[in-house]
Amino acid sequence: MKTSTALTQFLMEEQRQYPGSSGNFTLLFSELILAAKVISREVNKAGLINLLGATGYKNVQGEEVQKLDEYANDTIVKTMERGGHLHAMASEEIEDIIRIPDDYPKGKYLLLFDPLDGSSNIDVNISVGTIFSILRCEAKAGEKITVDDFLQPGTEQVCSGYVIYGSSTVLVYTTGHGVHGFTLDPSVGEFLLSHENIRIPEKASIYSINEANSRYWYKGTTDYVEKIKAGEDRVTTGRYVGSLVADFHRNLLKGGVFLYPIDRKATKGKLRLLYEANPLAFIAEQAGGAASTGDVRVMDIAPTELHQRTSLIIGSKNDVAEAEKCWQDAQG
Ligand code: P6P
Repeated sequence: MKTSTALTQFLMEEQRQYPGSSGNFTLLFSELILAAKVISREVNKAGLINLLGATGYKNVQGEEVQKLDEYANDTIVKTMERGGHLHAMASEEIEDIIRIPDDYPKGKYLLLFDPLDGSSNIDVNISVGTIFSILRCEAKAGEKITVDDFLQPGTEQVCSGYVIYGSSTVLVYTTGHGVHGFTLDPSVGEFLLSHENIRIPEKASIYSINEANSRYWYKGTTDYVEKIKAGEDRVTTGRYVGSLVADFHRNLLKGGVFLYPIDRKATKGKLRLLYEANPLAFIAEQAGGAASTGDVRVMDIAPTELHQRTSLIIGSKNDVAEAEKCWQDAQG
């Protein structure tokens, strides 16, 4: 009988390939899995326990904080701060870095996360997600950590991933050795291997962009969207959920390209580099895809601010390349 592989078992098997490893990363990831299970439980019953709706507060982005946003943020912070594997954290919901309380040991990793991306869709029951990125911490024991320790290019990521809370809860991650997906089986309370070694089709059959912004687009974006819509060489479908994790996950599995480029309204882009674009870019590249600003590879960007935004074109390799060509030709 073929038994299912639980995520924790998969991590242990992956760890055994590195005899010198301390196991700290595996323990850190196990704590993240717990946080994901707790958030999944609340997302799936939010309507019943009055977690829907806004808190009346605004987050560092000036966006209305949904109750579940706050819950997800607090769940991750409280679950992750005690384990002794992190030196500090950073969240989309919080302006400054999140220091580990002095009564807890500090570790050698940094965790950056968007606790509940797409939260404006919560009340209408559209999939939302948690996005996370793990970096090494260069600060030495006893050294005061600063935001500068977080400002590392995406190429420095040790691990990245996301959890999509949809018709089922799926956790997808990479440590640089392929991309693997695990589906939560609520009856046993485990994430079970469901998508081993995900590869994104090289040519997109789906394009995702908010066409309501077309009046603000620069020429390069307009040229690419018109090119893909004219798609002589393939069937192209437009799909745009407005929830990054949902749009990205569908494109990853079926082949697609997602674009949120800079335009005359979002002059620096909308999506965040460190805890949205970089983690998904790592996954996209590990699955055989690509992630670009149109000018440069997303993971090569040298960050200057914790919450900085970026232009993002991500998904099937050939389509990202085509969009880059349209973008660069239009600059010429
Ligand atoms: P727009 C959700 O608010 C989010 O941050 C991402 O999840 C999503 O991809 C994007 O914004 C949608 O933005 O401007 O199209 O509504």
